[in-house]
Amino acid sequence: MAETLLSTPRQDGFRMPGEFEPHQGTWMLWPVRTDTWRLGAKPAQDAFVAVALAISEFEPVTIGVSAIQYEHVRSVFPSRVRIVEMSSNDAWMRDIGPTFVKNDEGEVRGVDWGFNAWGGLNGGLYFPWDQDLLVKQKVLDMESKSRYDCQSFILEGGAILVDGEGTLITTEQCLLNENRNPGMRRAEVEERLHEYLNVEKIIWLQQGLMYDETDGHVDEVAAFIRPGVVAMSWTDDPESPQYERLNAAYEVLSGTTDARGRQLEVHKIHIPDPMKISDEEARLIDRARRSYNRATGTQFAASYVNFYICNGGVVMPSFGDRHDAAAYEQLCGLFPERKVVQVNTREIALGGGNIHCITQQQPK
Ligand code: KQY
Repeated sequence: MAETLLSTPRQDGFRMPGEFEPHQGTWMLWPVRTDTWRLGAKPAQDAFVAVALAISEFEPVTIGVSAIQYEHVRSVFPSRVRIVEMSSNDAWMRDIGPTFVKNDEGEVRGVDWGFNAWGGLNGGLYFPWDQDLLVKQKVLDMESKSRYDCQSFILEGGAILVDGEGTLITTEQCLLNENRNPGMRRAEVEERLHEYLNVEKIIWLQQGLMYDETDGHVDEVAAFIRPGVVAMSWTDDPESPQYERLNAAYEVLSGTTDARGRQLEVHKIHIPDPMKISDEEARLIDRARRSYNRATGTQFAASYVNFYICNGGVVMPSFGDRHDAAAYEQLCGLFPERKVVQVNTREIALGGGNIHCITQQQPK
């Protein structure tokens, strides 16, 4: 069993590496929930397969799957993709997987945060989340990595971005939300982030994207390309409900220095046109009283910065939107040393997230 540590990564000289640093591999989960995913989750499963196969061209991929789907999923993937039996309530490995930290000697450990399905009984997305809560420990056990217990603090991986050099970006809308760590003040939240991720400077954006069901995860708004360089969601349309909040985020990011004192270089990537759940899509989603309402016409967040950086590659969303090609060209320019692969992820966006949200990197 992975050892549980009562110290903190900062005390032990561990830090969360940037996503662009070398990976041991990528963790994902298999989607099956019929109140998140339409048509028995089959179209979403196809999209998850496309994402996993794209990543597996660059680095090892492990997919956690329920016992009942194990045989099927094993048959879907080539042997280079590892399939392990692992229960979960849904398939958002970014948010329910461990946050890996690393020291200068190359030892890797994991942080086990608390999780309440994006808000618990106060606006959370489903109930229960008991199996999600065990995923971090299971992954760390499987990998024989020591575990920092920080379950007293609710944090989703999609709510933070780090540059691996002491800088973290997050949103007030999510991290200071009463439905995450009620009663905890900004200074206390910052203290946890300092201790468990070993960061020096926290950059607070006010809000995430409108229609993001997670209460404003920062991974729909921005992404570190490398230390000192950030890509962010953008719209030129003053009528867009995203316009003001993205302008405000731009002001903060472009006017801020990072932990090393660098002025951030910020690249704007235009978001797709507004997206809504169609009547046909909504009719094929099961209803559940405690779950997020995915009715006809519900708008959902979509952005190109919810991409995933892997060894030598970047896997990014497309939506069949007029902005797909420009976003691809921009990312190719921002990552000249990596191959950029685009996967149509509308089916994943319908469930409330995208490629970054369904993946979790384990550093080398
Ligand atoms: O990391 C993310 N932004 C996660 C999205 C979770 C959506 C749950 N339906």
